[in-house]
Amino acid sequence: MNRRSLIMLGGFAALACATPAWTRRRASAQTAPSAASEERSDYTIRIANGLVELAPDRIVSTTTYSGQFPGPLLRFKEGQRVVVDIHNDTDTPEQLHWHGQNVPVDVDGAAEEGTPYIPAHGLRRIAFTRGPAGLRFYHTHLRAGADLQQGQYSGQVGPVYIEPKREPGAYDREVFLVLKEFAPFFSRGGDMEPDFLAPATRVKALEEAGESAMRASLAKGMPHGYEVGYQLFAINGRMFGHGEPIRVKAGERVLFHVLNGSATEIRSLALPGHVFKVVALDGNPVPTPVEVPVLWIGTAERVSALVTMNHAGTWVLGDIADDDRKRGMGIVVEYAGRKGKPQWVKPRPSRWDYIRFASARVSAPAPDEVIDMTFAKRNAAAHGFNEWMINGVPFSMEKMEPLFRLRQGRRYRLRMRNASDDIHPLHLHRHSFELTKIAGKGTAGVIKDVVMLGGYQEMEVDFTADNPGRTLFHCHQQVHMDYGFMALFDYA
Ligand SMILES: [Cu+2]
Repeated sequence: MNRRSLIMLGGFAALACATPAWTRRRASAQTAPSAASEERSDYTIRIANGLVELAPDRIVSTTTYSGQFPGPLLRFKEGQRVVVDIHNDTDTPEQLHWHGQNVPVDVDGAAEEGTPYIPAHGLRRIAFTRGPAGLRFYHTHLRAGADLQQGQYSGQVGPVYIEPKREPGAYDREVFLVLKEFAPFFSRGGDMEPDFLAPATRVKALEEAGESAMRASLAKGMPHGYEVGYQLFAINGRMFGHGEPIRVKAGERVLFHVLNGSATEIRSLALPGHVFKVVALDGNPVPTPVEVPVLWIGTAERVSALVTMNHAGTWVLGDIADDDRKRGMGIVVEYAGRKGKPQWVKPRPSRWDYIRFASARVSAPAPDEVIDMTFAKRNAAAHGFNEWMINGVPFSMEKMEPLFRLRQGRRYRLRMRNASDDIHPLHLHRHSFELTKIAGKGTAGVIKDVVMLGGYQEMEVDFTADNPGRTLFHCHQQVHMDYGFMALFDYA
């Protein structure tokens, strides 16, 4: 598919390519829809190429929002209307996706659903009502394919906080953390996934199917499909030791809002001597806030967790993967009056179990309909990349055909089966879902918009079809979604 295709590009944008910069700016201003042109915009976001100084000797060139990484924190109020101007100063038509908000298709920011592009050197004005409350984010939604400058590999990530009418849990102050890697490269895969999900029950039939397909491919002499790795790691765009420390006082209750802005990676986070009380997942308050020693955050997931600062010192808040933390994935937490070298202590082994945050009620309401989905991998089948299928079909960017039909008002259950050994962070656009079964264990009350499905595992999530229009479902791993791991729902 041609990313630079002129779908929905306005005439002014085409003209802009051939005109000097000063006229270009005037021309692009005119591409704003005239209907809302008298209204003032509440926010302006500028997509442009720029530099991000991860450390004085590690400055990367990438695309960012409004010249900074992460993009500006947008604080919204639940249920209020907002007008946003999105300028695109790059040569590539862009999409800006409002991840986790129940917005209409023309705002959502996914070409697959029919959102118009923000033209290259152009402007798009959008207006929408903000919600639901909690930690959301905005990011690009372009296919990157083999281009490691595009899509989520770029610096186009920014947090959104929609203030709820009632905060989950008392706290003294908030700290936003955006976890993100830079300087990506391809490698021949075959990496083992970290083993941290609970319940760990695998489905024998899925394992046999996945393993035999892999064996057959390797027996034919195929190498492993490409995977993505990174040279540089950062929290809030600074490598460990190069940003401002998080300065705290003894006894303070800090509410951390953590966003995994990675294109492909699962992240972990620990703070020696402290525990995280998880109060919200993907911005939604959990029924049972529980203390955990380590946060595990899949690609595009968010965790809001309270930490009581009750262990004075200078500490490393960082990823438990030593290599990644040493290459930058950490930030200093410094108590008032304490100096010295930040200390890291490896946390005791623990597992990440979404069910611990669930409601005491074991079962969710029965769905009106069940939709079965099986995810499978064809090793290295697409120009050396793994090709991904949902129910035997890789998504076609040319056809963009809906695979599933929804009827408004019905409650659907997605019964998802993973016939691969990879963990997939699965995302549904414009709707939130309730976790109802994980690896055979029933649950209720945890509301999310991304969930990690373990290798050869099963999971069920329910959602209500309450936001008409095309709705994209996909794995949030860029190298998976780009090679087939997407499906469209449409309302009948
Ligand atoms: Cu995936």
